[in-house]
Amino acid sequence: SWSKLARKKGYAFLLCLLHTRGIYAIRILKQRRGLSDGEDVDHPKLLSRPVYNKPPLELNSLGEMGRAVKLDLTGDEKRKEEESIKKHQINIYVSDKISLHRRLPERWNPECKNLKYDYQSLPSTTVVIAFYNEAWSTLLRTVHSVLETSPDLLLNDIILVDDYSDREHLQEPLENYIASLRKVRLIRARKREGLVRARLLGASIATGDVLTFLDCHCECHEGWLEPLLHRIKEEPTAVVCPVIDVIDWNTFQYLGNPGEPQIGGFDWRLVFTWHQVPEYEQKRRRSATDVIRSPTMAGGLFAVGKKYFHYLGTYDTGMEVWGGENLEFSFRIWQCGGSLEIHPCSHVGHIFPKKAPYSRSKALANSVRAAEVWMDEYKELYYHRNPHARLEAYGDVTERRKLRMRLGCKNFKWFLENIYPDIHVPDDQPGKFGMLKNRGMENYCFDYNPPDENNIVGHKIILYPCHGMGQNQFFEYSSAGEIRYNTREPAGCAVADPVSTFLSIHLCRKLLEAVPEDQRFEFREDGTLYHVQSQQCVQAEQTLDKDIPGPALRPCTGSAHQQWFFEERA
Ligand code: UD2
Ligand code: MN
Repeated sequence: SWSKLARKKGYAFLLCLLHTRGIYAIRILKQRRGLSDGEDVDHPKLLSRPVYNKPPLELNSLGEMGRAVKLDLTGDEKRKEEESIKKHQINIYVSDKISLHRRLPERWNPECKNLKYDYQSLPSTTVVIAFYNEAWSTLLRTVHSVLETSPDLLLNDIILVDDYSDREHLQEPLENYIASLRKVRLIRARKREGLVRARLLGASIATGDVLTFLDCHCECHEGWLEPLLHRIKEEPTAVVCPVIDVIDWNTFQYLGNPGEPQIGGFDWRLVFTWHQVPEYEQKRRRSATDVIRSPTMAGGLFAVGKKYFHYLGTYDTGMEVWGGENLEFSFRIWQCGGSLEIHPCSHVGHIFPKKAPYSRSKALANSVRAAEVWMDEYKELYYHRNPHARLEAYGDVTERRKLRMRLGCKNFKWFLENIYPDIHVPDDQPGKFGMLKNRGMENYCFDYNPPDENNIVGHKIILYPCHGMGQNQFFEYSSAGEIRYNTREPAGCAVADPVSTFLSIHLCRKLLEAVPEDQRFEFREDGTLYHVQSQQCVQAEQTLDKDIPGPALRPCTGSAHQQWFFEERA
């Protein structure tokens, strides 16, 4: 009939219209992305197209492909290089000679290449980069690197937050430079805010669904962003970190490695530490490209859903300058129901400077805030190892405690038992920790100063004038009979060598293992430290090594030099 035909024709017309419209829309999209007509709009290559393409590769230029730069400098040039290192604690002389657009070598697990993403359904992100007095080339290499590795479709914008820098190049010259860049915005703090409030300033104007924080001296590896956004889409309560690859501060070599990354922990000084992925976590994961749960994060690089970040109470705005916020946030994520993860397919390089380029004296107060809000009775373990932290004015934390109540967060014991079961929780029995002092050699304490923070074992314990600051003079006699030097993680244990008679530090046994015979001491009523294996006593000796006094094994006599006691504070 007529009406049927008309309806059919109408549909056909409509379909036709939609079709041409669609083709038109696709053509515009393609034009915008610089694709020719033959290419498919849904093709992942198009969808993953970065905001900017890298300029053509010049393989011979310095530092290209993440290669180390080694210059043979003399005279004036050498002097300039040294000055740049002194000023930035990074070899900016070298950095200035490397392209802001350099490519990096492929350093991810090859299996990551097989992951496919449904680009249109991934959340968008804003990258927030706070900076304080950063050098020109390291800052701008970060910016270009983000623009050249992030899909245009997913990156809403980059927000640079100037935390009240006073260097000239970060004023007008920076504004002029970024004016020509798409998607890059700059805001400035009106006073020095510190990285916590600076990042929050940036977050407050972010338009993306996800906030991605980076330090201002990073370089992103190909494909770094997608895994982070994909994971957050899949699990909105996940906070996801990339693998942090090292960029050498001197040669700018990119030292990434496609193997199993390390996860974050902490020691009882509340210092962040790196660890191997534990076996139970290996078992939990379904594949090499699965996320890795981590008790803590390093702090600088992570992605978090914007809504979830606000739900969790963003950051503790009472924290100044640098330090502590990473552990505070880590504890909070886990205790309040989220998860903290590292995605093995997301790699970002970071320059760890030679040493801190600016004062970080606020770190102590920040750590105390974290301990006071999240650690319950376990904060005592921290205070024992940092007696001066107890005296630190850390401000008011009532709001943060209220937040913890409001969110119904779990306690620290739960966190330790469930998220960080491999950390050793010291006994710290009354009278069995602190400075280990001798009765015969007044005011000398057990002291251990490992030359390498990352590898504490193998050196002699000495006796040194007591300073009451905890740290290197903090020892603990455990209920298992060890003399533990456990401010660090993994902890060290005193071991007596019956032949040399010296006391040195070895790694303590792993959790649940038995105490090795050479590490077992009896701390007796009369104050003697009896080494069971050799049947000798620890004695304070005037010269153990080159005029340095130290503890040594000697036949037991009960003399004052063989009597020891713990004192918590000087
Ligand atoms: C690590 C983290 C860092 C932060 C810190 C603990 C990584 C790679 N880095 O130290 O992000 O969590 O531990 O607090 O995980 N900044 C400001 N204002 C300041 C101080 C710093 O904006 O007052 C900026 C700074 O320019 C940089 C970022 O904050 O972009 C982090 O500072 P950093 O690079 O000195 O910290 P880092 O990497 O030693
Ligand atoms: Mn940094």
